[in-house]
Amino acid sequence: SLQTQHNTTHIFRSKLPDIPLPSNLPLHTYCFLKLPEIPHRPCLIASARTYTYADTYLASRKVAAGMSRLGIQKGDVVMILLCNSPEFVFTFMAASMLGAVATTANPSFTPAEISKQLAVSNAKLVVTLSAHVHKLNQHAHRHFFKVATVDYPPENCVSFPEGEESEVPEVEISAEDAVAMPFSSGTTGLAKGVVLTHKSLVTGVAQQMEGENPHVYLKEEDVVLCVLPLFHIFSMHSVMMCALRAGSAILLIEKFEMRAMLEAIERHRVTVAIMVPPLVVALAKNKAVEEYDLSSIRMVMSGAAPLGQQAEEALRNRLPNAIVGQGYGMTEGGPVLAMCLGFAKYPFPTKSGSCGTVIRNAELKVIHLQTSFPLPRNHPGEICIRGQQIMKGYLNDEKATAATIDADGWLHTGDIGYVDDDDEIFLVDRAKELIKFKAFQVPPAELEDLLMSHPSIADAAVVPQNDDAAGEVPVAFVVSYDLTEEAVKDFIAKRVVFYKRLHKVYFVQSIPKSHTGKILRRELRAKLARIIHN
Ligand code: 4UW
Repeated sequence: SLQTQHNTTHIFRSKLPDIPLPSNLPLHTYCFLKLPEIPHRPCLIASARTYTYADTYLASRKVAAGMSRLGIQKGDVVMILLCNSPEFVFTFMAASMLGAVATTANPSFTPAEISKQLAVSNAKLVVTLSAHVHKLNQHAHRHFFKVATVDYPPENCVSFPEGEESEVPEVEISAEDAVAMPFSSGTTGLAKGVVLTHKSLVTGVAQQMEGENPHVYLKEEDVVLCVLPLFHIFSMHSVMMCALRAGSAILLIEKFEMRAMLEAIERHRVTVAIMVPPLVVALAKNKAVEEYDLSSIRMVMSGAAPLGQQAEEALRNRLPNAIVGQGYGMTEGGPVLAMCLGFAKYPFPTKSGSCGTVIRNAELKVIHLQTSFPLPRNHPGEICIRGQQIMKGYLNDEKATAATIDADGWLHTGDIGYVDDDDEIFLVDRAKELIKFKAFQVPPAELEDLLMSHPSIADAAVVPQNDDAAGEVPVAFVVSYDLTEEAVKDFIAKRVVFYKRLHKVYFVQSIPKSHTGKILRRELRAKLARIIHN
């Protein structure tokens, strides 16, 4: 019984043996380890041109020199506000070369959303397109940061940084230095800066790419589809960093459009498709797919949100030559926790619906939601992970860090899942607040703060509602006596990026709270289920 098993530990490890980790290398050095062998192989395939590995490395060095001229030094934060483009990669790698930290944001964010990230991250420089500059000019402390644009710079902006390679300063980088700082709301509250060090990210890539039997086997001949936005950790890690390390080519798609993507896959003979569930569904079901030759695809990796088994099976039927599987990541996890072992060089059989097996050089446990005792196989509980890939912590937020990484170094994910008899991990629910629209993060606390800022709203709570197309959508329970649903929706829509918009507003007398004042989200989710079924 469970009682007697409390004494044993129930820690799950990879089927693949641990390997020595190259964790003292700076991230850019590690990502470009293959450069001397493959300088002339394609690295970044963009619509305008293709950059070889030598081109990409040189361009990154020049951007580092240019950013140094602009005054960027070790420890400074650079915001990258770009869609998928070669300049995204150059700026990211250049920041690493200077010992600086790249914080990435969605160019579709509203001025207010960008402002918040700028203020919290204290960025000294923003690299973006001229089209987005108006969003930055509204910031109260605009004079605190410089803005560089990839295209012709408007007033008060500078051109995309570029200097002489010889000007790149010698910087001493320690493995514990921060290099990337994507934002995530984690298990609770507002979006926070997730401090990822050179050590965490080098480890994270090595756990996938190294060893006699790499967990994810990418080859120099591979062409990896980069349609997911590089500002999100999934693409940043699994496409940019992993493909660079492997010496594969990265096909940059700036903006998702179904036919354009299919055509690019066919033309460039994409072999590895990194996707999120809505894309898998589109690839499995969209009629247009039949008009293109996608036979080059040998691997489809889905992640960042739950993938329905039907869609997974349907895609297998459509792409019989491809291995279709899932990975499980979390920004704070550095980012991968588990990955399909069908992607390994010497693959293992895997089951549909599983989100993979724990990565090597790491420990995973499943704990009871109330008692925190580690649970045995096949018992769902909160998934926790430990290893040197996880984040260092949240920027300037010791309380949130301590609530996420415990004293023994375990990162608590807020995800509910179990490990089966074959070490495969199945996610069944989320205990945390986070809502995922497609694979985008929607932090309820952010929408609740906005709602509460409205003079006619007395109280509010935001919870996920299941949705066929998006997986989940945010809906609100609101206490207000003079507002219409449309008025509340508009109020939010004006202030947030499209995927955080409210899909429904329910007016209620009060919001259920615990005696400590916490919103009882389970109760609201149950109430929502009742409303929908009636
Ligand atoms: N099934 C169900 C999944 C799954 C999932 C994640 O936005 P974040 O913080 O981060 C991500 C990162 C995903 C990722 C990174 C690198 C990688 O190689 C990979 O492989 C496929 C995936 O999504 O959101 C984290 C939360 O998203 C949910 C889960 O709740 C997690 O805590 N999630 N993957 N396969 N849900």
